[in-house]
Amino acid sequence: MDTSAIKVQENRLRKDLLDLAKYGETPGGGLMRPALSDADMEARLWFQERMRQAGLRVREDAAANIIGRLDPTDSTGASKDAPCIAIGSHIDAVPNGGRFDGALGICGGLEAVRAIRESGIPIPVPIELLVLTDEEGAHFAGTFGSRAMFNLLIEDEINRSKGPERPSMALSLQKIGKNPALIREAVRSPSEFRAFLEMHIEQGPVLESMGVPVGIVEGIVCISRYFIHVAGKAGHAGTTPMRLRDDALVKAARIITSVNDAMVAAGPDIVGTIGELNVYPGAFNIIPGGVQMTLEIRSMEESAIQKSAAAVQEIVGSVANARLEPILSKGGVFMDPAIMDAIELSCRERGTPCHRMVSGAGHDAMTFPPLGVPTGMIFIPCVEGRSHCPEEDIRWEDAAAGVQILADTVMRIAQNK
Ligand code: HGY
Ligand code: MN
Ligand code: MN
Repeated sequence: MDTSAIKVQENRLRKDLLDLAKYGETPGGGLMRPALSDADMEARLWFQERMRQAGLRVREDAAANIIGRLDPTDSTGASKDAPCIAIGSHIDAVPNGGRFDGALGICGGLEAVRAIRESGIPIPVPIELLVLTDEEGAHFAGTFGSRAMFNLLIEDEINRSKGPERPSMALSLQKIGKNPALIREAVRSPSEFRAFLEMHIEQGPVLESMGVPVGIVEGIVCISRYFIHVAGKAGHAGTTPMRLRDDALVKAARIITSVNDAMVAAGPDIVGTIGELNVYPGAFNIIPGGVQMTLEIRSMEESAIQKSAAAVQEIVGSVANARLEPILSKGGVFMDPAIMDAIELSCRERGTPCHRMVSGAGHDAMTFPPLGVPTGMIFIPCVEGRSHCPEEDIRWEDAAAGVQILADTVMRIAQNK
């Protein structure tokens, strides 16, 4: 199919990304925009207005996902209710994160839709742009919105949080005027989706090191998440002799180093990270009585994850009053071969070099393949491979090239060619 009339505008894309980056910006150039926080809510309002200006019909579902829909062009005779091609990603950010993780996917998706409309090429399927809630897991385990959309939340998930002072999703939904009891109203059938596409920064160094502007994702690693709970005995930090203490944080420290050693020993194709630590009650003068830590293990091989989880279980089990709680296991998933080919063909026709690769980062795109929705991901390089930090950066020309491939691919899938 001839997609040459689709012309992505780099300036427009850049302005949207820079405008979005103002919501939750920190003096150090990073972002504090956890899901459904004030900054996130302001960003979401701004983005919904941008979606309307681009001609999308916008609604929010019971899980706070933002759904913008473009009907097929009348002259194609296509039904407005036909399965859609969805483009999606997230607006929320990790604590002190960067400006492009998620943001590129939604601003890029918007620019792709605008460019497709402006091309005048008849659009033979509905197109949706999805802003999916809490991909980063500020409340619990991440990819909340896409899992809520397909009834894949785990038991009582919306009432759980990552610690006593952290909000549950139910609380945050209430705060923004939604009724958490109605969360199931967000559920849709996978048959409503002809395809799901997500564009993202690579979040690693591979594409930049190769000098290639577009990555075609072949698969996303399996991500298993756990809590490690360690109980000790809280007490006075001045009066309790060292030999009479049961310090939960000291025990947690032993677990952290042993888990790290075990993950290093597990080999190069698996990673494990204890990334969040809550110490209770948490004061200069109180011996820590409790610790809750997050652990995640990632690998393309689910069996390797199971093996490492067993090693972690042994470490945790050897520490008094410590417990490993499995939370959620996502993926690994493979992208759809026909969509990968469509992306590659789009690259070839634009003369854009591309490279097929696996994603070590998790994305909402993990939710769709097990449901039978053909899924694809387009990566662009990020500067020095940095991500989940304020230094996260991109080259604008790569972003525009990636969005161009996204727009072309959407139309290619729509035309089935
Ligand atoms: O956790 C991840 O890999 C993603 O960046 N949310
Ligand atoms: Mn992220
Ligand atoms: Mn992301």
